[in-house]
Amino acid sequence: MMTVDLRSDVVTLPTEEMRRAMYEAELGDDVSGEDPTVNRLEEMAAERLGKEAAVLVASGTQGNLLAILAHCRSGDEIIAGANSHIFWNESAGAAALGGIQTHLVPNQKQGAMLPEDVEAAIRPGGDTHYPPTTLLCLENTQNQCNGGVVTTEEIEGVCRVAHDRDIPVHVDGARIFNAAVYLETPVHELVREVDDITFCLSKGLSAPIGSVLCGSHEFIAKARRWRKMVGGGMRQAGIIAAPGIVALESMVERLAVDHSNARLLSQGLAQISGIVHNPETAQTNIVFFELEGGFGTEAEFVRRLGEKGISVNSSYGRIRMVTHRHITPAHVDVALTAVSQLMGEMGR
Ligand code: TLP
Repeated sequence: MMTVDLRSDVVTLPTEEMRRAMYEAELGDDVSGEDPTVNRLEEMAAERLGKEAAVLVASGTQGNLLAILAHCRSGDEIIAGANSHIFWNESAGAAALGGIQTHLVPNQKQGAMLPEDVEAAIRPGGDTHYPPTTLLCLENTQNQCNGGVVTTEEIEGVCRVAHDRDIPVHVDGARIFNAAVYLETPVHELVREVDDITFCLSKGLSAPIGSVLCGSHEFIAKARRWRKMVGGGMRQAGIIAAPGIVALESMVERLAVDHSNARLLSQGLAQISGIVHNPETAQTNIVFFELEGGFGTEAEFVRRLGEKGISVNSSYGRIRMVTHRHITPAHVDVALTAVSQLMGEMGR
């Protein structure tokens, strides 16, 4: 039986070239800034994203947390999307470790926030009832919004609103390269107006570990201190940085293949009776759908599809499939056949 793992792009394994790069990496103590491979990755990342500096972090979650801690103080408020990973999936780190409250603003279908919604969420100054708004957090691509792409114009529209009030803008760009590839825009242009951004090496880019936070020299210096404080100062971290360099050099353009496989998946799903899915929403490598009433629960669907060798995730009533480097059109066919069979069985 062919098994197909569509749970997430985080399941991607490092390539042979990455494993070789790990073995051969020149190493040093990164906490003292002496790991040449980490330094090279950080320089490459800052340059690629068009920011002054960068810091290698353990995960996307840690990158977002450090950005929030570097910008805000206890008692402050950040604005984040109602469907954001920061709000839903990061264990309330901002609240628990920073004493920071999150004010939610609606995300549009494909993730963008409306400037007027951001404007309305910013707290008026000078009133002791209100916490100061000290950061706007965007996400691109927006995982829970069908892996949707937020365009340069949409980003810049909300940046203007925030910057007019001296509020910095952070992007959770776990999959920012998917957005840039989709838009056929250089990534530094897409994030030109934002202050800082985290991107993940360990998702579609296939590196085993790590994310990079990029921003101004001053901001990155603060983030480094927070990284040390939360125990993220790693020693010979060039072992992690080396495959990250390979990821940046050779894995970005191929994300288009994941997008094309996701489109195949999406078009196939839309034709299966009992599946509720609009194929126009599948822009990058993430496909969400629901089950029509009468076809059983999502949990049952996930379990029974797993028995047919197809692994997927579900949350809050929706099922998610994610394409990545280990998924080919043949895997998509196998997955669609299995879903079709299962819907026949569940509909009875
Ligand atoms: N997302 C994971 C799960 O946590 C849901 C996934 O399988 O998609 N921002 C975004 C938009 C993400 O999707 C993720 C991971 C993160 C941040 C966190 O990255 P890590 O897992 O490196 O902490």
